[in-house]
Amino acid sequence: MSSDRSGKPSVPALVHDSEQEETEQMSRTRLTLAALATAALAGCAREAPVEPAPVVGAARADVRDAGGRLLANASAEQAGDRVRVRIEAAGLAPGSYGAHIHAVGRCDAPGFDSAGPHWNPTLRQHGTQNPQGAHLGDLPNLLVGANGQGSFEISLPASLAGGAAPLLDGDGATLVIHASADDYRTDPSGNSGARIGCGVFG
Ligand SMILES: [Cu+2]
Repeated sequence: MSSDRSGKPSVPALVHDSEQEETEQMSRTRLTLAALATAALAGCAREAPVEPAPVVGAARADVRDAGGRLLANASAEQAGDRVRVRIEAAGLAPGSYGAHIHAVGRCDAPGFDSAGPHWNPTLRQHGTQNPQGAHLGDLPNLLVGANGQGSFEISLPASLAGGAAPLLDGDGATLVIHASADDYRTDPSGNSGARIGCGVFG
Protein backbone atom coordinates (compact mmCIF):
# COMPACT_ATOMS: atom_id res chain seq x y z
CA MET A 1 0.00 0.00 0.00
CA SER A 2 1.39 3.46 -0.95
CA SER A 3 1.80 6.21 1.63
CA ASP A 4 2.08 10.01 1.59
CA ARG A 5 4.70 11.90 3.60
CA SER A 6 2.67 11.86 6.78
CA GLY A 7 2.89 8.10 6.68
CA LYS A 8 -0.84 7.74 6.26
CA PRO A 9 -1.97 5.31 3.58
CA SER A 10 -3.16 7.39 0.62
CA VAL A 11 -5.15 6.36 -2.44
CA PRO A 12 -6.37 2.87 -1.59
CA ALA A 13 -7.45 4.02 1.86
CA LEU A 14 -9.35 6.98 0.41
CA VAL A 15 -11.25 4.74 -1.95
CA HIS A 16 -12.02 2.42 0.90
CA ASP A 17 -13.12 5.33 3.11
CA SER A 18 -15.57 6.68 0.56
CA GLU A 19 -17.03 3.25 -0.02
CA GLN A 20 -17.44 2.83 3.68
CA GLU A 21 -19.02 6.26 3.98
CA GLU A 22 -21.54 5.39 1.31
CA THR A 23 -22.45 2.20 3.11
CA GLU A 24 -22.78 4.05 6.39
CA GLN A 25 -24.93 6.69 4.76
CA MET A 26 -27.21 4.01 3.35
CA SER A 27 -27.62 2.31 6.69
CA ARG A 28 -28.27 5.68 8.30
CA THR A 29 -31.02 6.28 5.75
CA ARG A 30 -32.53 2.89 6.43
CA LEU A 31 -32.45 3.57 10.17
CA THR A 32 -34.15 6.93 9.67
CA LEU A 33 -36.86 5.32 7.53
CA ALA A 34 -37.39 2.64 10.16
CA ALA A 35 -37.62 5.27 12.87
CA LEU A 36 -40.17 7.26 10.83
CA ALA A 37 -42.24 4.14 10.25
CA THR A 38 -42.18 3.34 13.96
CA ALA A 39 -43.15 6.91 14.81
CA ALA A 40 -46.02 6.79 12.30
CA LEU A 41 -47.33 3.53 13.79
CA ALA A 42 -47.00 4.97 17.28
CA GLY A 43 -48.99 8.00 16.17
CA CYS A 44 -51.88 5.81 14.93
CA ALA A 45 -52.15 3.74 18.09
CA ARG A 46 -54.31 4.92 20.96
CA GLU A 47 -51.36 4.54 23.28
CA ALA A 48 -47.90 4.91 21.89
CA PRO A 49 -46.01 1.67 22.44
CA VAL A 50 -43.11 2.27 24.78
CA GLU A 51 -39.87 0.83 23.48
CA PRO A 52 -38.67 -1.43 26.29
CA ALA A 53 -35.13 -0.80 27.52
CA PRO A 54 -32.88 -3.62 26.30
CA VAL A 55 -32.54 -6.26 28.97
CA VAL A 56 -28.86 -7.02 29.00
CA GLY A 57 -28.49 -8.72 32.33
CA ALA A 58 -28.49 -8.37 36.06
CA ALA A 59 -27.30 -10.47 38.97
CA ARG A 60 -27.87 -10.37 42.71
CA ALA A 61 -25.98 -11.59 45.74
CA ASP A 62 -27.16 -11.98 49.33
CA VAL A 63 -24.06 -11.50 51.46
CA ARG A 64 -24.28 -13.70 54.57
CA ASP A 65 -21.97 -14.40 57.47
CA ALA A 66 -20.71 -17.87 58.40
CA GLY A 67 -23.91 -18.47 60.38
CA GLY A 68 -26.13 -17.59 57.44
CA ARG A 69 -27.19 -14.19 58.78
CA LEU A 70 -27.78 -11.55 56.10
CA LEU A 71 -25.18 -8.74 56.17
CA ALA A 72 -25.80 -6.94 52.88
CA ASN A 73 -27.59 -7.08 49.54
CA ALA A 74 -25.62 -6.62 46.35
CA SER A 75 -26.57 -6.29 42.71
CA ALA A 76 -24.69 -6.04 39.44
CA GLU A 77 -26.36 -4.71 36.29
CA GLN A 78 -25.06 -4.29 32.77
CA ALA A 79 -25.59 -0.68 31.71
CA GLY A 80 -24.08 -0.05 28.28
CA ASP A 81 -20.45 -1.14 28.37
CA ARG A 82 -20.26 -0.90 32.16
CA VAL A 83 -21.42 -2.97 35.10
CA ARG A 84 -23.14 -1.04 37.87
CA VAL A 85 -22.59 -2.59 41.29
CA ARG A 86 -24.75 -1.64 44.27
CA ILE A 87 -24.35 -2.77 47.86
CA GLU A 88 -26.65 -2.02 50.73
CA ALA A 89 -25.95 -2.97 54.34
CA ALA A 90 -28.60 -5.11 55.99
CA GLY A 91 -27.33 -6.28 59.35
CA LEU A 92 -23.81 -4.94 59.87
CA ALA A 93 -22.60 -3.15 62.99
CA PRO A 94 -21.58 0.49 62.41
CA GLY A 95 -18.14 0.71 60.84
CA SER A 96 -16.15 0.65 57.61
CA TYR A 97 -15.82 -2.63 55.76
CA GLY A 98 -13.69 -3.70 52.83
CA ALA A 99 -15.89 -4.97 50.00
CA HIS A 100 -14.71 -6.69 46.85
CA ILE A 101 -15.86 -8.82 43.98
CA HIS A 102 -14.01 -12.12 44.31
CA ALA A 103 -13.27 -14.37 41.39
CA VAL A 104 -15.04 -17.62 42.32
CA GLY A 105 -18.77 -18.04 42.87
CA ARG A 106 -18.53 -20.19 45.96
CA CYS A 107 -19.02 -19.26 49.64
CA ASP A 108 -17.83 -22.05 51.96
CA ALA A 109 -18.14 -20.97 55.61
CA PRO A 110 -16.52 -20.12 57.86
CA GLY A 111 -13.53 -18.53 56.12
CA PHE A 112 -14.93 -18.12 52.59
CA ASP A 113 -11.51 -18.92 51.12
CA SER A 114 -13.46 -20.72 48.41
CA ALA A 115 -14.35 -17.31 46.94
CA GLY A 116 -10.78 -17.11 45.66
CA PRO A 117 -8.82 -13.89 45.12
CA HIS A 118 -10.21 -10.57 43.93
CA TRP A 119 -11.71 -10.53 40.46
CA ASN A 120 -8.74 -9.34 38.43
CA PRO A 121 -9.06 -10.07 34.71
CA THR A 122 -6.68 -7.21 33.83
CA LEU A 123 -3.92 -8.65 36.05
CA ARG A 124 -3.30 -5.55 38.15
CA GLN A 125 -2.36 -5.22 41.82
CA HIS A 126 -4.82 -4.34 44.53
CA GLY A 127 -6.06 -0.86 45.27
CA THR A 128 -7.14 2.32 43.53
CA GLN A 129 -4.29 4.15 45.30
CA ASN A 130 -1.73 1.55 44.22
CA PRO A 131 0.26 2.70 41.15
CA GLN A 132 0.00 -0.89 39.86
CA GLY A 133 -3.72 -1.08 40.64
CA ALA A 134 -6.45 -1.73 40.66
CA HIS A 135 -8.28 -5.01 40.50
CA LEU A 136 -11.52 -4.75 38.57
CA GLY A 137 -13.18 -6.24 41.67
CA ASP A 138 -11.88 -3.52 44.01
CA LEU A 139 -14.80 -1.56 45.45
CA PRO A 140 -15.15 1.33 47.90
CA ASN A 141 -15.45 0.55 51.60
CA LEU A 142 -18.97 -0.01 52.80
CA LEU A 143 -19.60 2.66 55.46
CA VAL A 144 -22.29 1.68 57.92
CA GLY A 145 -23.71 4.42 60.11
CA ALA A 146 -24.94 4.31 63.69
CA ASN A 147 -28.41 3.49 62.36
CA GLY A 148 -27.06 0.40 60.60
CA GLN A 149 -27.57 1.93 57.16
CA GLY A 150 -24.97 2.22 54.45
CA SER A 151 -24.69 1.73 50.72
CA PHE A 152 -22.72 2.59 47.64
CA GLU A 153 -22.96 2.32 43.89
CA ILE A 154 -20.06 2.09 41.50
CA SER A 155 -19.78 1.65 37.74
CA LEU A 156 -17.05 -0.68 36.49
CA PRO A 157 -15.70 -0.89 32.91
CA ALA A 158 -16.68 -4.53 32.64
CA SER A 159 -19.04 -7.08 31.20
CA LEU A 160 -21.53 -9.11 33.21
CA ALA A 161 -21.75 -11.88 30.62
CA GLY A 162 -20.02 -12.34 27.29
CA GLY A 163 -16.84 -10.69 26.12
CA ALA A 164 -13.29 -11.69 26.97
CA ALA A 165 -13.54 -11.60 30.78
CA PRO A 166 -17.13 -11.47 32.01
CA LEU A 167 -18.02 -11.21 35.69
CA LEU A 168 -20.26 -14.26 35.41
CA ASP A 169 -17.71 -16.56 33.82
CA GLY A 170 -17.62 -20.34 34.16
CA ASP A 171 -16.82 -20.33 37.88
CA GLY A 172 -19.03 -17.35 38.72
CA ALA A 173 -18.22 -14.56 41.17
CA THR A 174 -18.93 -13.47 44.74
CA LEU A 175 -19.32 -10.31 46.76
CA VAL A 176 -17.15 -10.56 49.88
CA ILE A 177 -17.23 -8.24 52.89
CA HIS A 178 -14.20 -8.05 55.17
CA ALA A 179 -13.84 -7.32 58.89
CA SER A 180 -11.85 -4.10 58.42
CA ALA A 181 -11.64 -1.16 56.06
CA ASP A 182 -9.63 -1.50 52.85
CA ASP A 183 -6.61 0.85 52.72
CA TYR A 184 -6.94 0.91 48.89
CA ARG A 185 -3.24 0.23 48.34
CA THR A 186 -1.87 -2.90 50.03
CA ASP A 187 -1.69 -5.87 47.67
CA PRO A 188 -3.53 -8.23 47.51
CA SER A 189 -6.43 -7.28 49.77
CA GLY A 190 -5.95 -3.81 51.26
CA ASN A 191 -5.29 -5.10 54.81
CA SER A 192 -9.00 -5.56 55.16
CA GLY A 193 -8.77 -8.62 57.40
CA ALA A 194 -10.95 -11.69 57.61
CA ARG A 195 -13.75 -12.45 55.18
CA ILE A 196 -16.83 -12.04 57.35
CA GLY A 197 -19.51 -12.25 54.68
CA CYS A 198 -19.94 -13.78 51.25
CA GLY A 199 -22.63 -13.92 48.60
CA VAL A 200 -22.66 -15.69 45.24
CA PHE A 201 -23.79 -13.60 42.25
CA GLY A 202 -26.60 -15.30 40.42
CU1 LIG B 1 -11.95 -9.17 49.39
